[in-house]
Amino acid sequence: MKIYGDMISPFVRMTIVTAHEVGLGTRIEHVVEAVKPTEVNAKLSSLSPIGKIPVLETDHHHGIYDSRVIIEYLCHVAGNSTLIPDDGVKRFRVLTLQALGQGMADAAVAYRYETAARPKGLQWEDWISRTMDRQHAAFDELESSWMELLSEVNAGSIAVAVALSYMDFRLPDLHWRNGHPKLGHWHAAFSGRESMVKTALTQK
Ligand SMILES: N[C@@H](CCC(=O)N[C@@H](CS)C(=O)NCC(=O)O)C(=O)O
Repeated sequence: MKIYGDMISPFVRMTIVTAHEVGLGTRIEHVVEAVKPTEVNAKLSSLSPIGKIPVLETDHHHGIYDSRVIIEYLCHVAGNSTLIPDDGVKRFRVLTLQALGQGMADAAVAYRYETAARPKGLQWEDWISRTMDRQHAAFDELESSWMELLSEVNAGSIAVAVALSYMDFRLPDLHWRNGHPKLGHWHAAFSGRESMVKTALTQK
């Protein structure tokens, strides 16, 4: 199995952290593939018409995307039913927490494209401000309502941990720890997991 993508992408990192957590770290070949939102990447496009990272190529050369489906596929291959519980209330709590982490990552990546890639004169200030409000609402909600589920290792806690690490790397001025002490402590502890250490971001 191959996972294509650049580890700086929080979506790519979520899939590789998951691979380590379910014991598939050595079965996955990570193929570094960078993307630009305005350019076609021929290799990725042959596996996914959407052309975003990550894409997983199965041993039978099928493309699997996006990151949520890849994560579910990895759990399936590993026979793991703790990262995404099989059924019941817990399953939908975990999936909602995962959607929250993914939503934060989506907003952070879109913010990055808008502010770092788009020419200054074309940037949309109202959109930038709304995107930041979304992030702050998410930090508040995590601090007040999700600490119990975050204390477990599941698809939700992985998504949130990776999204916050991406913000540390790309958007340090957000200062998400301010006013969110429980979240800050939790993130520091989660970042010490082997899966997070092995995928840590080292380059700018
Ligand atoms: N919903 C997708 C989002 C993936 C995504 O946005 N990837 C970005 C990199 S972080 C990308 O490939 N951008 C290139 C583009 O937009 O063409 C997932 O979860 O995999």
